[in-house]
Amino acid sequence: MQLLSLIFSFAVMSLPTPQMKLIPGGTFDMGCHDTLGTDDELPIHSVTLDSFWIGNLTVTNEQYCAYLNSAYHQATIEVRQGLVYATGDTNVFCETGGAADSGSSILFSGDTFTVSGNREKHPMVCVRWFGAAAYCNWLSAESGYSACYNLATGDCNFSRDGFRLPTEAEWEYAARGGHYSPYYTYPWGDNRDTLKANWPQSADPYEAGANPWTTPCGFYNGELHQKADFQWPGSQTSFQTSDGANGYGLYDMAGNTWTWCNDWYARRYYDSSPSHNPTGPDSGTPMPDGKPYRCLRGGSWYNATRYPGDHSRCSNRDPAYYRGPGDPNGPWFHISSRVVRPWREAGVSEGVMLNGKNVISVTSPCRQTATIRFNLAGNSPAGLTVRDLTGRLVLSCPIAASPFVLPASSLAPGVYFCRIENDRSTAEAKFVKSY
Ligand SMILES: [Ca+2]
Ligand SMILES: [Ca+2]
Repeated sequence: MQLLSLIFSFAVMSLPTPQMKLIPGGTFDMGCHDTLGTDDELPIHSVTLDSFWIGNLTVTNEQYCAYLNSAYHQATIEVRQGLVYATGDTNVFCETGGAADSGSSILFSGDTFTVSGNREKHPMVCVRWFGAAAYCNWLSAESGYSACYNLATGDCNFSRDGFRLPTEAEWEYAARGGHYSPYYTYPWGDNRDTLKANWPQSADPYEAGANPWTTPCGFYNGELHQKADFQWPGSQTSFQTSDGANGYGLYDMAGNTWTWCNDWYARRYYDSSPSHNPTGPDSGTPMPDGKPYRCLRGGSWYNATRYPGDHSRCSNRDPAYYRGPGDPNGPWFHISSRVVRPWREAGVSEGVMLNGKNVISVTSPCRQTATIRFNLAGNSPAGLTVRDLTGRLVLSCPIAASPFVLPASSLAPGVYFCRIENDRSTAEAKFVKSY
């Protein structure tokens, strides 16, 4: 990536750009590989997943607010006592803040939703499972994909091409970042590095002022951040982060906020989980209040840590019931979501990013050359990188205009991922080099 860094050295990026990362399908041993887990993380079992896209960041307040305003003016949602519902329905989508002091940074004026407290780039918290699913459906419609969720029942149609919440297996596979030898406890390794994630008492400059003590999405990117740029509530004038991105370039897979999975939580699901693309049980294990709950993953600023064992280990599973000490009436100020989309094998590969549709296509399979066509937002110079299935960089070069003819004769036969990015956009596609 050195060449890309050089190309983009003129652009000072203080936070990562929201984008979808292509996670190559494969097989892994799902479950707890250390001694910190509980029996719901066992037995370790082999799971094979198809390729999928996943957001490199959790959904931000700004992104969710755009959905709320769009949905409100289409009259598909309504606000009652500070809570957002589907019009005429009883499933809560999310809380709003202000008078309710819920920890939500979303304000509702009676007509318009806005983000308060300089938290536009922070994760959208106080979102319920149905609200996270509704956002997926909206994003699908906005991007020209078919919606996955029936919002009356919560059923997910996995054959659709739209956005949805990750299955538990997808989440854990993505969180591990492609590292299997050995299996790590956290997305970056085995060390509890508090400069790589927003954990309780991690001494970050957001551990002051009003809840929630979230950090902006992707804040832990290795940069020295300045209070002048972020206007954080703490008194520090600067804060040096470590790069918490994992092997797939995903941020905040540990800490900051718990994120919703598609699956119901069943304590002994791993005893009978299918080995190929498991989508969770048909219903959840009843919690002490008698109700089933959906799964949360990743730990949060509020309770990433717990001894023995950590909530933000890659293998940790918890139902939404156990989100805080006031179960089941604890606050939702540390719950957010992250979206996925299925990867579809096709003769022509295509990629799309979150904020706008940016298409990339590659002739596949290719032999001597691969023709890459792309349409990126923004006019700044673009860089091309090609990686093999293991993530090894095999080619990196600047790329000016579409189409670009990639010399492929020196590539070993196999599957490759090509990625084009500039300061505003990223698009990724998979292609096959044949014999
Ligand atoms: Ca913290
Ligand atoms: Ca657990």
